[in-house]
Amino acid sequence: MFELMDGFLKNDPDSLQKDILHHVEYTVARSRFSFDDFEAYQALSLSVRDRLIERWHDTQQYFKKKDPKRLYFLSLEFLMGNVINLGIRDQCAEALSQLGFEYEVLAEQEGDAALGNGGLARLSACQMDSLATLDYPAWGYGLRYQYGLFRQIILDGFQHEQPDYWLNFGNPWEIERVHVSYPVKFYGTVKEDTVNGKKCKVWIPGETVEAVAYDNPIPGYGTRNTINLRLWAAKPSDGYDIESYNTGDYINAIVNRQKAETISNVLYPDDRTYQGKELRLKQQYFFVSASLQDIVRRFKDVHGNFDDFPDKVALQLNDTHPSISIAELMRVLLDEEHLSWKKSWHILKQVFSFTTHTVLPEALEKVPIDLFQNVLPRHLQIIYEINFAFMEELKRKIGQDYVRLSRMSIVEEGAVKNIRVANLSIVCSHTVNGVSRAHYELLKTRVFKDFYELWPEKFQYKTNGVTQRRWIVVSNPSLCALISKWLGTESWIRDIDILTRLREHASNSDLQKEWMMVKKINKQRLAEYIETMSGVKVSLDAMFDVQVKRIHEYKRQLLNILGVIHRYDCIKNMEKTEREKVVPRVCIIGGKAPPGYEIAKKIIKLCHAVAETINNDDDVGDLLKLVFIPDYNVSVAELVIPGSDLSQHISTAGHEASGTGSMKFLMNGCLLLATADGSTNEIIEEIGEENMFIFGAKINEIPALREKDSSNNAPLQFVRVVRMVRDGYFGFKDYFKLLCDTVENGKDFYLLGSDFASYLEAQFHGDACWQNGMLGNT
Ligand code: 26Y
Repeated sequence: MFELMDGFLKNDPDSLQKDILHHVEYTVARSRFSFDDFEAYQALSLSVRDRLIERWHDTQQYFKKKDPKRLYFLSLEFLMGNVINLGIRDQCAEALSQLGFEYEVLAEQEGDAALGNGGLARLSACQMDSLATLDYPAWGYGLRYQYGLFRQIILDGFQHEQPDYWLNFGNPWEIERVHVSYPVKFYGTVKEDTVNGKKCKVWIPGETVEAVAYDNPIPGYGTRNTINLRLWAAKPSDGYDIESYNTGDYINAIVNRQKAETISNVLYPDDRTYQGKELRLKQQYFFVSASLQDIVRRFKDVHGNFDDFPDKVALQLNDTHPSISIAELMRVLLDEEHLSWKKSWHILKQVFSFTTHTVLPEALEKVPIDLFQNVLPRHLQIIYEINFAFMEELKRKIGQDYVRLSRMSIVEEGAVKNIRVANLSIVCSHTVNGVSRAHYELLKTRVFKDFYELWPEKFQYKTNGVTQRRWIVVSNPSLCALISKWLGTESWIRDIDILTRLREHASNSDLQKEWMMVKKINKQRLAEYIETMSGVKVSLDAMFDVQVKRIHEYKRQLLNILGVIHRYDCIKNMEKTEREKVVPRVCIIGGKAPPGYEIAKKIIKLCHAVAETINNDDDVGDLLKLVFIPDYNVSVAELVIPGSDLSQHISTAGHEASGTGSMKFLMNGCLLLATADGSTNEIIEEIGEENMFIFGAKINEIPALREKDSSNNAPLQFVRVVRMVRDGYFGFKDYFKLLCDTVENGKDFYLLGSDFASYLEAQFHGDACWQNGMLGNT
């Protein structure tokens, strides 16, 4: 759609250099004859941002004229990482080198924008990149948290959390829009009123907070399309608490005003179970209300009534976190636009689609009714009304099956009444999608079985993907150059399918040598990082075996560590001649544990305790090392993934909705050791099981295994390694007791014991392939 015409600002090194110096002098306010790396980084970012703004304006103007259907992606989390990337890296590097600066060094000045937890949040970022590249008229909406995901500090092997006050040094990429701001209301009461002779409801709020927009332009690759990620920050509203002023309580009135800002202060760092917290509900409504006001305003700029709304607006719900937007849109249509219930509902049904990222029913959001009633009284009325209509419709279809009716109701009855947010999302969306085929099957047969039986046509799946622009082009420049050289084109950077043409060259020994050279460079980079972070020196001749992701019991980092202990135990018990055959390994684990997740924190400590023993055992030396990489985030991933030989995706089958890390590793020429879970099933079909190390129970075998006494399924090796931990071989005997309890005494819910033998076998297979030079170590 967009041809790559030049903007007003040029991209050649001379023009860039002039702009950088201009920003040094007039924006950063330093002398252009003396500025440091950080100031140079600021000026560089601002110069690139200027170019983004130009493209952004062109994009907005183009779409304003065309008035296409716009895609609005609503998400409470985005993990953008650092953003210093616009396809003009080389020109920037040259401009900087003439000024005596190194591009890579400046890029390191930038911290990550860590406004999310894990997979869901990084997927949002990858999707924004793809939407821009594929010329979609898309907008992302979210929250501009002042504190992003906590920084993980390791002290004596224990995780500690530190605040990530990422805005301390400013964020040169964003554009503050003080004029784009909307009031967001909370609390209060609902009254009946009459407008134009018709009865309607009026919500009289108890608190109003202002949402101010911060725009983050996102450039597409090979196009001028530059879309917007609009993040809202809370500011005190002008008309707030007049009464306190009148009664003379000036100081308190100001203090209360300031409290408004807390709404967008901090990201919730737990992605396991939803707890009905007032602040979280306020965050959700705050960002959704501001976004909808913005979207409706944009629509009304061009359209006189709401008939065309579903043809012009698509609202994508990234999990249930933004689902309160359903009740909010209904409220806007009913109470503010004064449309009838029938008409509002007709519009509403056509605009929402809902992506779920969850496998476990217990991870689904529920909001206590009392909380809802207090914070959003009008929305609760609307949800009740939607539910009433839904229940009536359902009764007509299935009759008086009250058990099923109560399962499907949006309102959960019981000691504590709750709103089931997923049920609301399904009832009101035209499409519900899972994030892999396996996930879709689970949705149909377990998680949303009742709903699937009612509306099979609503359900579908879109298997997750990741963008090669970040996970090869930015993170692995040497591999990027190699691929372009062998394909004779850079078109794969836009169209990933073109990568399959590399197959034609796969057996070419020159390509293989170059590939291994690239891997070596990346391993070297990773080894240096490991030494700086943990003081452990690792051998480049060893297999780098990596598991990096959030720490969860279902992801089974514990299985990995127990496997390492087994390997260590075997080496210790070997004769000298046998040891010569051992494939040297560097086992790398990284990831953050949710701050309140005790078992996950114990897993981190165990990793450190085992590492301490192994890494200091001269008898084992380079044959085995174990390292924990602290504070895993997008930037660390960019360094770790290209330097890996083997990566582990070993969740208990049926627990990982999709998984996206595996795709990033694959792109970087790293083999997978994995269970047949989530998207791995589709990867198996794509690349063949013979090119992977697949192990463990399959999804459909899990229920029966759980029925059996799982301690009976555990092999002797498993019992032995758990006993080593229990008996204090690695110290901290008391501390690890609870952790050992999770996998023993018939409790092993995630089935580490029953998968252990096949896990070891897959690992053994990995060693054999390495020895034969099939794993890229020739
Ligand atoms: C409600 C709150 C507690 C909550 C916050 C964050 C609940 C869930 C989440 C995040 C979930 C998440 O990251 N899910 C992951 O989404 C990825 C992208 O679809 C999947 O690849 C991955 O399997 C899934 O665990």
